[in-house]
Amino acid sequence: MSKIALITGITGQDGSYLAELLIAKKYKVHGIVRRVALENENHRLWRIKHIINKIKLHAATLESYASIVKIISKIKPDEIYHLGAQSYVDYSFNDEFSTLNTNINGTHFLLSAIKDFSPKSKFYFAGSSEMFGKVVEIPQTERTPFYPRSAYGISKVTGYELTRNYREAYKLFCVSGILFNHESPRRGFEFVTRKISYSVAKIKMGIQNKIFLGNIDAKRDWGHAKDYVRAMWLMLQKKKPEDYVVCTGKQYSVRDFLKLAFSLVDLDYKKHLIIDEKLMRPSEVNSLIGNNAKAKKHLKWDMHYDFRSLVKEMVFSDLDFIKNEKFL
Ligand code: NDP
Ligand code: GDR
Repeated sequence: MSKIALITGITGQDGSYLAELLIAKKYKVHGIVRRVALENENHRLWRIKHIINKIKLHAATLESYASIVKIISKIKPDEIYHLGAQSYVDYSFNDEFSTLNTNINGTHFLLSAIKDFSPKSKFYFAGSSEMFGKVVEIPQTERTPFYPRSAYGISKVTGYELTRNYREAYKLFCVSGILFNHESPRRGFEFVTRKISYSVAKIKMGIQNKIFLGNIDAKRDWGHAKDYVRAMWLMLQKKKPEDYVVCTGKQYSVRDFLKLAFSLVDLDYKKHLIIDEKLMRPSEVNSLIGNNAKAKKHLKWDMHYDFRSLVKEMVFSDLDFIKNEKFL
């Protein structure tokens, strides 16, 4: 019989790739979406439009326990992937309250609903390398202490601790993936990689001339979202619930990304870059790099993309996107 999966955040980057993966594995895929998304299909459902007939969407919000209980008690999923969140770190400085509300309560509501109405459901929580923040160890592993630097990071540490405690206190199958930055052509336009790939395409097509960025010396461990959603699934197939770091183990700066992205279309980033102080964060996470040894050994996980193939896919996909937009 087909397994049943429920994905929160199915309209996001990871949710869309994960839904594709689970459909290919013959799961019945359900997703939670905000009512506004259902009302504005073209805008908010763009990442899942091509699979919309193969999934079942339910209107709910992470802010409402009642709406979550209704869905979980009705469909009793075998696996729940909790990806829904206010995921933009920079925005969390402007609105700490809604970030903490959505991210902490959303996770708590789901765990509590599972405990009371579907205790056999396996639960995946989308933890983040932002939990390491001002790092106390290099590279970061599953045992590295946390030092978050934003309301977003704090919300993810709380979600991680809630997940751990439900596992220990109520013996539920709950795990956190501590995922480092992962990107793709489906990345939101507010994140730095997509901002760069989209700007490169526009500059190449003569639509734009400058790109405004903040701290280009920040360093990240960047992977591809398609590779990372596979790790989420693998975590829920294990006999024992455990947390895993998922990363490439390689580090590049925003400047490296910028340089490569521009050079792929024969442009020099220095001619187009403007550093904008307003884009600097009040407390920055300067450098992240993970150790993926546990995921490789215990999940037999590995990646198909390296840094160059990731940047290339994003830039050329945005060039196609702009060309189609321009000549429509
Ligand atoms: P996105 O920002 O692309 O997607 C976030 C999703 O959450 C969207 O589907 C959004 O729905 C949904 N959402 C936001 N608020 C609510 C709410 N109140 N109720 C219901 N749904 C809501 O994120 P990603 O796909 O990149 O990331 C997935 C998860 O992984 C997030 O939790 C993120 O914090 C975490 N993460 C991401 C990493 C990355 O590099 N991408 C790294 C580590 C962790 P809508 O379309 O309606 O806005
Ligand atoms: P991050 O991703 O905060 O790591 O969170 P983001 O792409 O927003 O920033 C990465 C780094 O780039 C610097 N930067 C800029 N960032 C943005 N967005 N816009 C700019 O103009 C800009 N200029 C420089 C930032 O200061 C930062 O150092 C992502 C999200 O997906 C989280 O949800 C996830 O948990 C973490 O990755 C792991």
